[in-house]
Amino acid sequence: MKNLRLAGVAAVLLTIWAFSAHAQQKPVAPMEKAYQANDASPVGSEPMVHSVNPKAPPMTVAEFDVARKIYFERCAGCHGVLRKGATGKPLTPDITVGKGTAYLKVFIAYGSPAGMPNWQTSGELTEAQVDLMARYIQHEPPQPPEWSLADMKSTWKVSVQPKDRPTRKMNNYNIANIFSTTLRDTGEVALIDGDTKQIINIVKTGYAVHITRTSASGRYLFVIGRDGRINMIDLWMPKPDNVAEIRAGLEARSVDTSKYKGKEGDFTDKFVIAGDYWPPQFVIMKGDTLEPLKIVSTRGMTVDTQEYHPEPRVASIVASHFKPEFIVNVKETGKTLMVNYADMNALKITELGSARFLHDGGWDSTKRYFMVAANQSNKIGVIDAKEDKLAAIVDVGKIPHPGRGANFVHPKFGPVWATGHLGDDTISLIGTDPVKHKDQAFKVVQTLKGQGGGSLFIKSHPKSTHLYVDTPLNPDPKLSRSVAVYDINALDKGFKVLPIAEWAGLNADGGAQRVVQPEFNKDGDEVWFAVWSAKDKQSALVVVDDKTLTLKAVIKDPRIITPTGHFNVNNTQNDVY
Ligand code: DHE
Repeated sequence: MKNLRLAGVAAVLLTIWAFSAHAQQKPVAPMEKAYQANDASPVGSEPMVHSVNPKAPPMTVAEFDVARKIYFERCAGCHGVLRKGATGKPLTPDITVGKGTAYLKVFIAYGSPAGMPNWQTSGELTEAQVDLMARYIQHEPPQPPEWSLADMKSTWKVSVQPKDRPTRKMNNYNIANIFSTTLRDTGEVALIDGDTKQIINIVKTGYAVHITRTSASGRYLFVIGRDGRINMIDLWMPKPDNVAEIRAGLEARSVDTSKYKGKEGDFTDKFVIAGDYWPPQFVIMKGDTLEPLKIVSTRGMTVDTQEYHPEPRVASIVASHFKPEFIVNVKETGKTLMVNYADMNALKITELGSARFLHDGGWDSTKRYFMVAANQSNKIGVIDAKEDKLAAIVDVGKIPHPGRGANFVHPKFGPVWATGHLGDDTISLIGTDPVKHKDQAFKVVQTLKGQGGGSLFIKSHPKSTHLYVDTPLNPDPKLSRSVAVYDINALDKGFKVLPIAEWAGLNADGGAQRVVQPEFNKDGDEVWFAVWSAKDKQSALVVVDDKTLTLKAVIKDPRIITPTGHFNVNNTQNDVY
């Protein structure tokens, strides 16, 4: 009997292997999986209607609720809220019912070579939970609610009205050198004085807070949490703090502010934009109060097969310096939307087809070309913000993840923009000067070998001769706890390793101590790193002297819990990287 059961499992595993091997979907690297499946989707706690599929195996309402919770905690990041597929395959009943519970159970329990994690054999789900999930995905996906202007307004608070705010800077901080550090698991940011390395304030923000952007004037910070909450912080206050907040979506990742000043008007600090994962839309708000003005849906057709996608998530957003435009990158459809905000009642949107699964990106040194990673396509799309066109699509390494990337002048090839990769150990350098270095423009001019895969962020500075590459998601702790540095003028010599976590001198308590995101100070002579451990373990920030590559300071404080991204006010305001 046992042998028969084993033979059955083996047969299903073989089918899965064959199915995966022939599937169009590219395998997901384990490091990418760890990254995607990091967070419970906040959408999971929203009320949803249960719709039962009569052809699917029965489930009680209680079972359905448990399965739904597991789905939003573990699966939605890859398979999508509506299970239409993203990094993972689609899991809609038209596909899953035909496969049957036994097949699906083996798939979930053992995983697949195409990248599905082995949830049961890894110990993350029990056999009973696997059975539950196999039945759940044969039912109709419950749809989370929409989020309208009225919903947004019901969460909108202006704690200090513009008329009651300071008319000049009321503190002695060098605000251009303040760092806003994400304290991911406490839902806060730490505002740190870059000159004295002292904490100025710990400000409450959204759930699993993600990124900070600076307003064009440098006065305001906008912080977004994964629950779509945006906090607006006024750096002119005696003690910088929140002045307004709103929930701009039910799940979100990106925020930016209007930066155009020119012939078509002065839009400095005029608008704020947030991009939602759910509902799939972006919203433009007033720059001084966060009052929501305009919501635009991103539902629509994919760039390649031109099929309807019901939940294309908004990934990176950046403000153009050439036109009154926001550049909005939509993940699942692979489209870049050039959103002209000059007339809020007649938004003009130019749609550029890039490549699917757009994620993060940054400007080239002239701020004309936005370099955006299509991470599952292993490509970088080059968006020309002056001509509003796709200038090129460049093949790079496996799963590019640049953050905002790094710009520097290559001794041989002139200006280049660099990205590291999650899925391999390379760093791709792309030429960005179509005038003086035409032959190299928008081509990979050199591929460097790095410490390893699992890289998230790369950074340089116009005043520095160094290029820093982190590897926080590499499974080898030696690599995830250190950073590689290249001498830009001697790239062929390879890299030097800085043992950042060791320099932090944290308690030897088993914390992950992942070294994440190099970020320069305003003057470009120091580089800051987060040493990121679990919520109950000690973390720190480490400051390195860029000239000597030696330790300059360690910032340790019981309030610095799970630091990840950190954003220097000046460099974020002026897109310096
Ligand atoms: Fe991020 C940028 C989405 C996980 C730290 N991250 C971005 C951007 C997107 C994104 C779309 C670009 C924003 C922009 O420029 O407008 N991030 C996602 C995810 O979907 C993902 C993979 C999984 C999730 O559930 O959220 C994810 N991100 C993480 C992390 O686990 C990181 C490492 C730690 C953390 O704090 O959450 C992380 N992401 C960051 C940082 C940036 C970022 C620090 C900004 C980089 C910059 O230099 O601007």
